[in-house]
Amino acid sequence: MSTITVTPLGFAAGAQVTGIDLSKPLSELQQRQINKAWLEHIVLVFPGQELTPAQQIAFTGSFGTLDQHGSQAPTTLHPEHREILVLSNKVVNGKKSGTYNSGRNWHTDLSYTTRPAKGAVIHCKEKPPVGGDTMWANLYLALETLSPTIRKLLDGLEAVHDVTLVQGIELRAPEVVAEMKKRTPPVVHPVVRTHPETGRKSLLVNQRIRRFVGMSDEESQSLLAMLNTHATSPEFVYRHRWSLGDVVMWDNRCSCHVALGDFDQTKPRVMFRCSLEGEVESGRLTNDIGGTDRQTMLQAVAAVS
Ligand SMILES: O=C(O)CCC(=O)C(=O)O
Ligand SMILES: [Fe+2]
Repeated sequence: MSTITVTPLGFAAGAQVTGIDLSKPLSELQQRQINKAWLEHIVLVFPGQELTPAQQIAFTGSFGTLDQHGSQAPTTLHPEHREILVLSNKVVNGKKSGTYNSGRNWHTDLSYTTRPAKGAVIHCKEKPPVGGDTMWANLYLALETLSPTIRKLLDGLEAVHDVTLVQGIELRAPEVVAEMKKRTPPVVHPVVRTHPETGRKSLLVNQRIRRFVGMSDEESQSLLAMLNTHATSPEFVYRHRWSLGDVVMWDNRCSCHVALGDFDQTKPRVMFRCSLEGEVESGRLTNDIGGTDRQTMLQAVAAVS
C-alpha cells in the first residue's frame, strides 16, 4: 500500500501531505500516518482535493468527534449538514453571512467555551485572486521560549476568555451576535495547558482574553500584550496562501490562528469547515469578568491608611 508523503512548509508549523485522495475512506495506516504528521507539524495541507460535504465529514470524523456547532448561530451552518460551518463573505438575499469576517484576531477555536476544539478541517471552495491568507502560531514554541521567571508566573495562572472579544463581532447581524452571547458566557482556562496526546505544554493566550484572574486590569493588559506579541512572533508562525481545493487540518490544542482580511471584499471567499470537539472540559464558567482597576485599588489603600 502506498504511503503518504509529508513535506514541511515552515519551521514552526505546516507540512504538505501528498499521495492521498481524501474522498476515499482512510486505511488504518493512513489514519495513523496523518495523525503522527499532525502532532508533529500542527497544520497539514492536502492540496488539490475535491470533497463533497459527506466526504469532508467522514475524513474529519477519522480524528475525533465531530462538533455539531451548538455554539454557532444556525444560519451559519450548511443547510443539510450541521457539521459544516460555512465561512463565506457572500451577500445572500441582501444579507451578509454571519461568518463574513470570522477569525480576524488571533484565537484558538472555542477557547471562549469550556471545551475548546480539538482541531478543524477547512476545505477551500472559492477564493479571491490574491490574499485571504490564514496564519497559525505554534504555542508550544511560544511557551518554551519564555524565560524561567515568566514561566513561573504563568504556572497556575488562569485567564478569562470572552466571546465578545471576537474581532468585529459588533459588525455582524445583531441576532447572530445575541445568539453567540447567550450561548457562551465568559469562561476561565489555565494559561499553560498540556496536550492530551503529545504530553507537551503550550501557552493558551490569544486576543480573546479579557483578563487574568487575580490581576488588576492594567496588569492583565500589559502581561497579555507581551504574551500575545511573543506568541505570534514570525518565528512561530506558518502563513498559508490558499489554493482552490486545499484541505487544511490544524491541531487547535497547541496553536492559535488568524484569518487575514487582506483581500478585495467584493470577491468571494468560501470555506467549508468541520470541527472536532475537544476531548476534555478544561474551562469553567465565570460570572466575574470585571477586574479591579488601579483607581479602585488606590482608593482601597487610601481607605485603610
Ligand atoms: O477563514 C479562515 O481562514 C479561518 C477562519 C477561522 O478562524 C476558523 O474557521 O476557525
Ligand atoms: Fe478559528
